[in-house]
Amino acid sequence: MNFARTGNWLSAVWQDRHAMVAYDGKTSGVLPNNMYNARIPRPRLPEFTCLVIPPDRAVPGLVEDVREGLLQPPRSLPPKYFYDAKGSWLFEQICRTPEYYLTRNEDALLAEHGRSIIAEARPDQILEFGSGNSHKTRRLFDACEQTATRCSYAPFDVCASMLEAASETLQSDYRWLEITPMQGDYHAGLGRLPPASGRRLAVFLGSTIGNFTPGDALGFLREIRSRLKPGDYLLLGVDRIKDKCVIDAAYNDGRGITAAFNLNLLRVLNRELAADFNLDCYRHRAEFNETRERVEMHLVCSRDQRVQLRRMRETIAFRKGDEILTELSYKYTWDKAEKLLEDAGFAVARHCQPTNGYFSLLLGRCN
Ligand code: AVJ
Repeated sequence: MNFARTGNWLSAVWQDRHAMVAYDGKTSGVLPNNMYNARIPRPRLPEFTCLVIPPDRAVPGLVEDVREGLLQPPRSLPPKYFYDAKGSWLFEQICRTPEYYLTRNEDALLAEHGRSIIAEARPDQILEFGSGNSHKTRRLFDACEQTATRCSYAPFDVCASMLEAASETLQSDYRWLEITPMQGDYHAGLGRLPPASGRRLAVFLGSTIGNFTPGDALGFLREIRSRLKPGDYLLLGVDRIKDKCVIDAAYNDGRGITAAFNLNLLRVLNRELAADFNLDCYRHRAEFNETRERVEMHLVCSRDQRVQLRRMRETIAFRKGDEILTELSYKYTWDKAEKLLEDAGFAVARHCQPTNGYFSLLLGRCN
């Protein structure tokens, strides 16, 4: 059942128009097409403007992060700078590569267990951290439809234009859904969220938690817990430790999309800092470190290069073989994933995995 197409007058009209499209081709001559168009107004979708959530602490910007991480070895940058328009697009392409098992496995788990998750959590609001294009979350809205659960949706992410576009697309598919996009740093904005009126289901999917060190992950989940009330839930997607070859392949796809994604970071620096990184001088390197239980992704300088960061009036001298650490992606065992959730103050209500054990979807309950 889809509320959107049965619930109210606008939806009914909308459904008619869609039925009509299918109808027209077969039955020309009942009524001219333009007559329908004249009589039935096209229902308008609301336009979305993000609610801006200000940070409750100082959030370093690119210049500070570069000063802190890039000017002297060991060089590193936080992974959040990957996601400009091109980087976000490349990430979506990564999710579609045959090697990147994460998205597909999580999606299958959400499709299979979404209904029982929604039936247990019975959310009035789904609050999503790092919602991106909200694609993953659709399974939950489908599950809401199947269980006749009406809830609102508050996607929280850094990019306003992405949030607004995602909200519009979602709204046209889930007419009943009340969407409030929230723009800001979802970590620093946690304390500034508008108060919830009912039960909340917080969701943090895609193994984004893997970008945090285990200590920071615990800190972040504890903060989420402190904003939730007894009876609220957290749905968490966590990537699992598995055969190194499988993980390495996921971060070194055959078409080089992950490499392009990694290198795009230099393009971001060139644009934002008026820098002159020569992308031909760097190559992508990503490998699962079994001891540290994380993928380490680098850009490796393949010949000596001096780089100007004109906006910062800085120069970096790279030697052949120098590396920039661009991302850490932690993987968990079944037990460590549960322990993380429990240590953060949640009781494990569900823990789902595919038969190959490649991914974990955990539902934590606030007691
Ligand atoms: C978005 C952080 C979950 O670590 O797998 C994909 C990002 N980097 N390929 C991940 C990513 C390289 C992704 N996360």
